[in-house]
Amino acid sequence: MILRGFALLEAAPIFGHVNKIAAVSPFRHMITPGGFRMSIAMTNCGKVGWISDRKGYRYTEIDPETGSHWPAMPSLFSQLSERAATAGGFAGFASDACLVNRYEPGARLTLHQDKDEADFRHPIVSVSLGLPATFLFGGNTRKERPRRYRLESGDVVVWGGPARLTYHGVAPLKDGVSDLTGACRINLTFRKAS
Ligand code: MD6
Ligand code: FE
Repeated sequence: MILRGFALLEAAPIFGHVNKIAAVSPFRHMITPGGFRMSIAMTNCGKVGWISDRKGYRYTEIDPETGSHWPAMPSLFSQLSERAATAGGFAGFASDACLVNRYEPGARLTLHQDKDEADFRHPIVSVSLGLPATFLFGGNTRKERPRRYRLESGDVVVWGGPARLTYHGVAPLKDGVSDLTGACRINLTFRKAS
């Protein structure tokens, strides 16, 4: 479900928190298990954070770049993700991980499933900030041709139930400048990982 503008009122304070998180655990381009450098830059906040390296994809309590815990999840983040999940039909969502993605022009995310979490009964809540993007929403196999949805700053996607393992991705980001974020798009995905 796409909740248009659900985070618009809080967009500026959310972006402020993103900058504080990145000052502690910097954005970095992770390496896929196959050896490719991801075009999007990532960091995390919360009890656990999602990482990728030559050994695979997983959640860790420690940021491998800093050797310390990931920054705590701001209460604004947990409250917003809980409210959005409830609006999307998933009351009682308590996320313990927030993956923060930064897209610069040309950056993209190829079709994938989110399947590193322990229990797929929990939804994922996704918040878009800054430049608009085309979200690709496919099927249960990589072959299905994805539908395309434009996501704007402040839009929130709630994702769960029968859709939880749908293949999805983001088309290459177009050039532009956002009043909020400058020349990039920020995406936050909230998960209950452990
Ligand atoms: C993005 N989002 O929108 C990437 N995954 O930048 C995701 O990969 C995603 O938005 C699972 C659920 C919602 C998402
Ligand atoms: Fe995903």
